[in-house]
Amino acid sequence: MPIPNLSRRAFLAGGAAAGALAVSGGWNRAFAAPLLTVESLTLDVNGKAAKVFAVKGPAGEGIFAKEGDRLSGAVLNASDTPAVMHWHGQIFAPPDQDRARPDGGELAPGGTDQGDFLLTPGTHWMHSHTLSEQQLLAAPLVTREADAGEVQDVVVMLHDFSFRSPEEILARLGGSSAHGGHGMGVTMQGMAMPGMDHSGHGMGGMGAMGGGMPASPSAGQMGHGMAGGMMAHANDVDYDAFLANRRTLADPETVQVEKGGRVRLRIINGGTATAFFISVPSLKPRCIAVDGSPCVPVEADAFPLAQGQRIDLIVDIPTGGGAFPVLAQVEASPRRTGLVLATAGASVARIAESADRPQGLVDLTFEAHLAATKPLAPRKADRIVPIMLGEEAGYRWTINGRIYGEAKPFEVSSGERVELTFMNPTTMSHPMHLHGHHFQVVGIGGRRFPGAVRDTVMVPPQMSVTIAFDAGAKGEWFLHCHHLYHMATGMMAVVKVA
Ligand SMILES: [Cu+2]
Repeated sequence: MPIPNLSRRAFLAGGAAAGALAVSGGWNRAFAAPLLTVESLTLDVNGKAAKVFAVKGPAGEGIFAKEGDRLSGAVLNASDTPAVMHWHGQIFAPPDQDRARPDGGELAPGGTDQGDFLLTPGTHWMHSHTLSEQQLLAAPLVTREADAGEVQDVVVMLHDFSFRSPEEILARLGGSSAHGGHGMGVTMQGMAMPGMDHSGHGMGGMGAMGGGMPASPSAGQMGHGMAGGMMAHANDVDYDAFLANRRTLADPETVQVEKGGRVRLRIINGGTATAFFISVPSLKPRCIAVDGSPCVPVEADAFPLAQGQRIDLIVDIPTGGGAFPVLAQVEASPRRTGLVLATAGASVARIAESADRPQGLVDLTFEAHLAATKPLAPRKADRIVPIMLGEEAGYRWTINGRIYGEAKPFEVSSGERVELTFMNPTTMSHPMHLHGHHFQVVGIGGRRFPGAVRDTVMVPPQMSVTIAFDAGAKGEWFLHCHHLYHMATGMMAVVKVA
């Protein structure tokens, strides 16, 4: 079930369809087709059948709308499994329209929700907030910017895929709580924290920081010259395949592009436990937006993309045409997925599913070079909240020493400028996501800078990252790690906007 190739023409048709489905006047909800339908289906992966989910919209998977459109209509769960849909990146969806909230509950099989909210422009997505996210219960939620211009939009949804059930994956992870001895381990040199105990793994979250949370973010500066020896690792799930628009590189989607044309790749990392590096060899891609928010254009050979994040890349197709792979390589691994942009008649060579050499772990080098084109207004923080990420024995991941359900919400007032400083003394990276808001990255390792506006930021081991946001709509918003199995085992909290 590949996402349809979103040529400009297709986009125009899709946009029109979405517009037609918007509720207005005497439109009768009772007899109308649902806007979005969650379905169970069988997907062929490497010649073997897998039961997965898909979210069908007016013109293919998910929604492709245009700035000013509303998401308005019914969401039907036509699958046999309860679903919890999260509108990832949407800042105008009222708290009670997002089931991914503390009192949200599940949408039962056969049940419908009514959605009605102004879509947030940019490359966003919708996904399950339970383990079924692993079974591809996710789809693009793209709202084309009014100033997007004459470009061909190509949406690329990445997934990590396993034939095992997510429950089995989680059980296996719980059975191996010692993270230090993994084959994927990379020794972190020159990274350490004051007061950290290096004598072994099983780091006790807050305790690992020397017995207390810093009184202010500046006291918690990390990533500066520490003795090495810590083992940082990624990829604690052994996946069977990595998918781009639900296909592997053995049988990739080929998107037709025009000679001399300009393409905007809208890449979504729907992987539950996998960060990727994105590359478009030979086309000099430049990043113009992250998590749907525009940034000062940046060129790079490979762009890191953590779980939950999106990146928009502009590439110019040569006037001579050809075939151009868009590749997503797993961090700390040679494995990769992708698709191919090809002009008419171009021959498409087979692309190996394994790269010549592995990538490293995602770090913050790229993040430190990003700058939002629409930053937050400079303002002193009204509230500063230190967030200590923790790891405990038995695959238990914590926020300020507590798993979800044990802790009281972080309380903020609507309109307040809030700064959160994430500190990560654990052995794994944590892509931290806040619901219902966009935030700006304003500090890395204690260095202040006006960085990207995003909704999900990677916090690698032994690093600290500070984000700022203006507290938005009143309600309870999740703050969590976008590694599905970290979230499921506790790394989630609530920001209560009063
Ligand atoms: Cu995590």
